[in-house]
Parts: sequence; structure tokens; C-alpha cells
Amino acid sequence: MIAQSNIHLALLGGTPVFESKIHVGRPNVGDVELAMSRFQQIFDKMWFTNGGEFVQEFERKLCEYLNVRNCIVMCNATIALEIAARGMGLSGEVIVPSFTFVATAHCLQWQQITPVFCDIDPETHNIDPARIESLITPRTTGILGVHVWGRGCDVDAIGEIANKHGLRVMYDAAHAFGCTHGGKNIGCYGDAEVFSFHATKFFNTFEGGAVATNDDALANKIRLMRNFGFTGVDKVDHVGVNGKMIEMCAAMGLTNLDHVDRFIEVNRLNWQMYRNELSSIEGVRLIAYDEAERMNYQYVVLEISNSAPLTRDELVEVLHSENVLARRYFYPGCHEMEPYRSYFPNARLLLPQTERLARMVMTLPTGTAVDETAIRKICQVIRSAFGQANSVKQVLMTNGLR
Ligand code: T4K
Repeated sequence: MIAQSNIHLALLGGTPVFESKIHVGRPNVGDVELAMSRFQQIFDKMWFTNGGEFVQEFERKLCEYLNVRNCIVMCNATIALEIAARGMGLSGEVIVPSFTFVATAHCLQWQQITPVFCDIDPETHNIDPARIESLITPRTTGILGVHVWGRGCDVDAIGEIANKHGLRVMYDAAHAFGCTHGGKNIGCYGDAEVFSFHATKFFNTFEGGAVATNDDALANKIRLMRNFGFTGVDKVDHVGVNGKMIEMCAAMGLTNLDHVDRFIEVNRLNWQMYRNELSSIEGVRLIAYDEAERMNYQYVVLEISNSAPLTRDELVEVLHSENVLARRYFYPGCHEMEPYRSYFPNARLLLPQTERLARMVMTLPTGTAVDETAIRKICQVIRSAFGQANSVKQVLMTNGLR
């Protein structure tokens, strides 16, 4: 057990608490030997891509796991979002939160669809349905919600608005694999939902993503678009692109899918440990997960309020100097990134909650790469940083924040 006294912080001349870097987003890997034997089979069969056996098996198993009719795997979630948006016929303007990874906005802008940024609910961090209607114009064709941290959007309210105005709905579910909302698996909401299986996600296929939908016609269209629009040998009936997942990634996905419950349990226990360690620290709020739902707990999210002795950015500096690579999320909001910043220079006036949370929110390392000892040490660094806030501020003022 580590003593609760202040650590001699690296920023104040001490030795970093961790010798090597602790990451947010360290990949989880299931059974490496099984993965290797699957990789060997790929070389034995000399079938690398284009709807191979592992991709087909992975899609079948994902449909079972998610209880959804269609799950179309892709090379990554960004391409999956683009193809889904195109398959749904989105055009003109689409309403989207700015408090998200920039891929959510880019998937629209990439195809000349204007992302219209909507503010978020300060409690859920998800798109605020109460703000959507005032953004609808004659050019609006859809709403793209993001289930931030895996916590489901207010799908009922969004669905109602969409029905009233004849809009399509899709969800960026990059954070939400394995989560439920309203007791149903995320993957079944809206016209389509998109998962990311990037290496930094708790369930990964190296790189990868998938579109889940119960709309068979849309699924068929998306399948064609994923493969250049080919409907048969030498026959193209659709504009398409190359969004295919390769066999190596599907093999990794199959291997990790068997361990997904274990990864979630590890994340849940880590999250609980952080909760216990951080509960008494003034100015730090750990984002909670609904225990009535199945959540993946893949993000340990803190809001650092004005009453904390250090700002979020100052705390991140302290943690980095101890080799804890905490991340600011989502910083800055998409509306502050190019080209959106130039296109909509006044967007921030309509996004007060996004602006506020982008200054307050950070994430801490979790997953199979951290253990109880590491979590206790990370929390002790936070306590020590707050305990020596004046000295920390002075050093940062002299050296300048990065
Ligand atoms: N929508 C949302 C809401 C998303 O969050 C994302 C992706 C997408 C859509 C698009 O999904 P994909 O097209 O990527 O499937 C990462 C990921 O690249 C990205 O997938 C993720 N969201 C985003 C939030 O974060 P970076 O720029 O933070 O990655 P990077 O290289 O800084 O890595 C983060 C940490 O993880 C580092 O400390 C190093 C560690 N790491 C990383 C990799 C790649 C490892 O330990 N091993 C690794 O293999 O973007």
C-alpha cells in the first residue's frame, strides 16, 4: 500500500512515478496464440481480403453478439461512417455534435455535406435534443448523434424530431460496442450505427469498423458501396469505394470477441477503483455509468471543475511529467478545428456546453494494461498535485504550459 503523503512530483524535481509511459488507449488482446494460428491460416490459404472466411465468420458473430440483422465490417469507422451516410442519401446539412472525435464531422464534410454543430447536454455529454430543432433548415437531411463514452443518446427524443421533420438518423457508436441503451444493444438504433474497432478501442481489430443496421435494403447498398459497387463479376451497379476489412483484422476481431466480457469486467473494476480513490477529491467528478445498462467502461472520464486547485490542463501536465499520458477530450471541439473554424467562426456562440466541457474533461488510462497498483499511484499523483497546487502553478508559469 502506498502512503497517502504527497509524492515528490517530477514537475517539482522528483523522479517520475512510472518508469515507462502509461497510455490511454493501450490495446487489449485476447489469446495471442490463437490469433497467431489464425494469421498462419491466412498465409496457408493465401486469401487475404475481399470477403474471406474470417470476415464472413466475424460478421456472423457480430450479428449474434449485437442481436442485429446486418453488421458490415469495414477497414475503419471513418470510412464506415462515410459509406453509411452516403448509403442513407444524406446531403445538404446534417446536425451533429461538436463534442466528438473529428472523424464524425469529417465523414460529412468529405462528401460536401455541411456538419451543423449542435450543443450537448452537460450531464450526458451527448447531443442535446432540445437544441436540435432550432438548427433544422430546408437543407437538413439528417441527424448524426454520437454515443459519447458509450452512454446512449436520447434516441427517443431524436427519433421523434426526425419523424416530425422527415430526417434520417444515424449514430456514431465508435465508443459504444458492447453497450446497451434502454435495455437494447446499441447497434439497433436509428437507420444505422457505426462502431470503431481501432487499436485504441477496448475491442479492437488493429484497425476496423462496422455498420450495424436492421434495414436490409440499406445494408445491401452499403455492402455494395464497400466493394466499389460490384454486383457481380465485371458488373457495377453503384458508385462505390474500397472499405473492405482484411482477413488479418477479422482474425484479430474473432480472437478478441471471445474475450470481450473479460475486457469489460477489467474496465469495470478499474473504473470502480478510480471511483473509490477519487471520490474524496474536491473539484474532480468522475463520469458515472448507468448500472441498469450493460456498459463497456472503456473510458475513465474526469471533469475538473473551477473549484479544483489546478485546471484540467495543469493537471494533465503534471500527469504527463509522471509518464501518465492522460488525454484531453474532446479538445478542442470540432468547431475549433479546420476547416470548420474558418467556415463557422461564430459557432462557439451556440455551443456553450461544448466549449465548457472541452476545457474540463480528461481521460485516464484503463484496460488490461493497468492494474490496481498503477491506478492507486495515478490517483495519488492527482492528490499530490492538488496538495502542492501553488508550487505546480509556479513551475508551469515559469516553464509555460505545453
Ligand atoms: N468517432 C469517434 C467518436 C471516435 O472516437 C473515433 C475514433 C472515430 C469516430 C473514428 O474511428 P476510426 O476511423 O479510428 O476507426 C485515436 C484513434 O486513432 C481513433 O480511433 C479514436 N477515435 C480517437 C479518439 O483516438 P489518437 O490520435 O488519440 O491516437 P494516438 O496514436 O495518439 O494513440 C492514443 C494512445 O494510445 C497513445 O498514448 C498511444 C496508445 N496506442 C496507440 C496505438 C495506435 C498504443 O498503445 N498502441 C497503439 O497501437 O487517435
